[in-house]
Amino acid sequence: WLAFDKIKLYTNAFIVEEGRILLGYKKRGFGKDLYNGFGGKVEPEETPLQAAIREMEEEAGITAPLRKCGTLFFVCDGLDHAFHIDLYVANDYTGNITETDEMRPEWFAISEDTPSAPHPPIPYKQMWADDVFWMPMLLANRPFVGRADFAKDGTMQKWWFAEV
Ligand code: 6OG
Repeated sequence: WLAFDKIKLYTNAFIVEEGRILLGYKKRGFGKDLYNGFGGKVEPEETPLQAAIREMEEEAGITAPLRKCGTLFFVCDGLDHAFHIDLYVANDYTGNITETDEMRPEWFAISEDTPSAPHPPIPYKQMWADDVFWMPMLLANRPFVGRADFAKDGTMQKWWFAEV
């Protein structure tokens, strides 16, 4: 396992409703050109839940009754900090989904056996390599934890994920 000096607290949040999930295509910064949930760093004066709600508003333009669904820990070779990420999910939202400078929100079909659905399947090949391991637990409403270590080129070297 990779060693690390500091840990930074992040959030990552998803809307799941009516057989579909909202992901954002990241247009800049860390994870550029990958689909992910909406989220970012927890600021000193806020709780992770407050940060998750704020980031969802900032990156997708919507307000959602988010609930915690998992915890992930990532270490990336060459970065000075590890990521502790609290994951959140909501089954509804208010407001109009809006593209921002950072994220382009898009719906994806949850079930793989409905290819004729109006939305494409979850684009795991354009997501972080860890997502395929825990996303099924998120979609099944099973709380989960996990850790993954990434090499400098972004490949996942070592990992474990488990239901709690
Ligand atoms: P900003 O740079 O946008 O926050 N994040 C990761 N998500 C996954 N699935 N895998 C990883 O493996 C990740 N590393 C970071 C946390 C970055 C956003 O990206 C998530 C935040 O939601 C390394 O402020």
